[in-house]
Amino acid sequence: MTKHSFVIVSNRLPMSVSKKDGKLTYESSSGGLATAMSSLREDDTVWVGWCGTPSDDLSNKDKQEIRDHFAKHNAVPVFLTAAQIHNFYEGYSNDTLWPLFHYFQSLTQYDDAYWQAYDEVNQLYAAAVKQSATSNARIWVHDYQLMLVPAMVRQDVPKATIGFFLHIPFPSFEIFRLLPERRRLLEGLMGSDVVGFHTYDYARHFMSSVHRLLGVEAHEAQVEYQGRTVQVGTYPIGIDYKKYVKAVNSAATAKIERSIKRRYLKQRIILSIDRLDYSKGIPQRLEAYRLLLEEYPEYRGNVVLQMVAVPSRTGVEAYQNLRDQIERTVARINGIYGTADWAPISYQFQNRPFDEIVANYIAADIMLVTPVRDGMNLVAKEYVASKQNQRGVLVLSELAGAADELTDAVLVNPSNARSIASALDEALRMLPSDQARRMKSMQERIRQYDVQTWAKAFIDDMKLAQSGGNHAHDIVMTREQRTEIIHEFQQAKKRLIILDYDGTLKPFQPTPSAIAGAPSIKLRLLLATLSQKKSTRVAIVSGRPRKVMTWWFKALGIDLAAEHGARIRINGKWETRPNRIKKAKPAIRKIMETYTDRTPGSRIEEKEFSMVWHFRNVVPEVAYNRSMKLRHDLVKAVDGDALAVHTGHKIVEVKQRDIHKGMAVEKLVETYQPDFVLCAGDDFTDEDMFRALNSQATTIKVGGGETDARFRVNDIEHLISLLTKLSSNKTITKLSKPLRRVRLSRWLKNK
Ligand code: GDG
Repeated sequence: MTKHSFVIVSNRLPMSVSKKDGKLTYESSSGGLATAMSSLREDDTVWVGWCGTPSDDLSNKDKQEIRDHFAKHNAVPVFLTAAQIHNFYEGYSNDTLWPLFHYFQSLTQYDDAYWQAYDEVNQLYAAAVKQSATSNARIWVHDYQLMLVPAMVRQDVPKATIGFFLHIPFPSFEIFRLLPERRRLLEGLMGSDVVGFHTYDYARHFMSSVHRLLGVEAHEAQVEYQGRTVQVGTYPIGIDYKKYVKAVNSAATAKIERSIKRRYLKQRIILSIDRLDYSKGIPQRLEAYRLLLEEYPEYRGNVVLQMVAVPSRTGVEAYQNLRDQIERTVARINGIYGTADWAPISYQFQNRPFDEIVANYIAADIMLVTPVRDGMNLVAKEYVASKQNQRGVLVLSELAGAADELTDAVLVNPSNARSIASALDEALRMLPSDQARRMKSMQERIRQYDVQTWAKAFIDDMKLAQSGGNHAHDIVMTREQRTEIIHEFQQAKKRLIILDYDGTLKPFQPTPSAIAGAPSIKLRLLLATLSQKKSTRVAIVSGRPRKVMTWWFKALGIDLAAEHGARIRINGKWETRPNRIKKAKPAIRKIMETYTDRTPGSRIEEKEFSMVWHFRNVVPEVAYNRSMKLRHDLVKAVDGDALAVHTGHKIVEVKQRDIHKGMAVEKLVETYQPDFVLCAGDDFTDEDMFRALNSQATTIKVGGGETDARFRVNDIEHLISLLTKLSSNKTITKLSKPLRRVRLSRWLKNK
């Protein structure tokens, strides 16, 4: 199969096939996304998605024909059986994720068969991507149906740059946590390099769930995960603005518009268009309109609500019930308020042609958009674009993503029918000059930030990740580099191994207590074996107190640096730096205590040379705010020449400026004069060690995040496995040819 350098993955393709009377018929639909993609001018693009018809009816010959036909249009079909469509699409996507992500908890169905199918179908998409993508392709995955795909593709195509965009809201953690499969979904998304949302709030909710469920740190718009950086951004989708302007000026549209105007003559038109979906707030809209007629009787006979409800997901029960409810309400309102020559509501449950939709936008005096939740809502933007004469008013729910941008709309709370009725009254009375002012400013925004700009902004961020903005995977230790390190170690005459402890040799525990953090027998054995090797010194350099370290590592005969090097034991003899923090401690303690009192889960640790405020058990959002404020208060209170305030891995720490791990490393190197140094650490205090060593040292960062180390390993297990290899007696005698060349060239460069 031909490989492509840019792959778009979405549930549906911009083309589809159906089989009638044994014959395959193809149809293409160019939605906003397809237009945006074609405008990008990425030369080598392919689109992966469902072919549009159940595969049960397709023979192998049909499938091959479909593949060939789609290939001519740069598309790769995914084939799904009717059962898969039922469980994956109607089931998990539209009966579980869609309602929950739109805050409809009561409509959310949990079913194991749905989840199984979702997982299985996501694998089918990922397999199709694998077959179609070059090894370093850019792959852009779309929407809630495919949340597992990024991680699946990452496994198969590790060097790809993967982007994911969610078109619907990402709910708050309190809602998202209800999903049984919440972790798997997040892990799926974290396979991406860039994850995008329509609004800042959705991105914030996502970050908070990542924080709470995966336990990883999230800073601003970045999450460090398994040695990679995941960028989280907001990219509010736009519309194809030019297409609407063109349609407004077309004769075909003008003709339909005239016929609409003739039909309603003197009536003012209130328009609503959406898929018939419970998230769109259609019952709320009808109730508001009923109230308008009831409480503002002057509008009876003078307005009409023209409501287009497009059939959607008709196989899902909740949608069938909603349709019944809406149609009963429409009939009731028409029955109560209608007259022989006036129907208050004109209702269509149909898909209408594009020209007619635009003509409706032009003809409407008011566009009423009242979703109770909506990722963005393009209808609102399309109405604004179609009002080139700048007459008309948009009444828009503040719970649509579009409300963030269209601030000149009349914004309403969709649950407050009375306020919508009064907003309609305001809109019907609005002066033309006011209408024009609002329209102009909204048009300016959506003209500039159209769908092409949106797609470009997202792709540019993917390119940035690809070209090195995302350094994380650049330095992950390769198998060859690992072999070379082992070889160098074995060849060396004097070796020094310097290791941080927490987060480097031992995973973080919920409490920093000495008992919970103690090394296992296996780890102690490993350190002992390593240090007993000929001409090999092992040193643990940690922020832990001397007492704890002496207890943990007694009888191992290794060197220790406690409290970031304030106390160093080399060859069994302890040395201590002068204490310059002692006098300041009561003041520091007092400040920290005020924070501990009102921050459940936090605690103070007092060490001889530093004071630490731990917040690893504090709710993350609270922790972040409090730690920032505490840091600020401490910086103001302490003598900045002698003491420094740091925020580290879930801690805020005050310590002496002249004590850091780099100093301990210098001392160790000075004492032993080694010709091989391996130094590993995981957090910012370890960066001082990496910087203190020269570029020939084997410095290793454990986990993600910015670093000055030469190599990165993804987790503690990788480091332990390397150390275990070093401790063994099996010698690597021969290096492969390419490695020999690397070593030789390095040696020559140094000369
Ligand atoms: C999802 C998110 C987000 C409607 N009726 C007809 C018709 N339409 C077109 C509209 C518009 C589109 O369908 C609907 O887009 P929305 O954005 O309003 O809503 P969703 O379908 O729910 O879309 C949403 C969007 O993804 C993009 O990210 O904005 O929040 O839920 O373009 O014009 N088009 C035609 N006939 C109709 O009868 N031709």
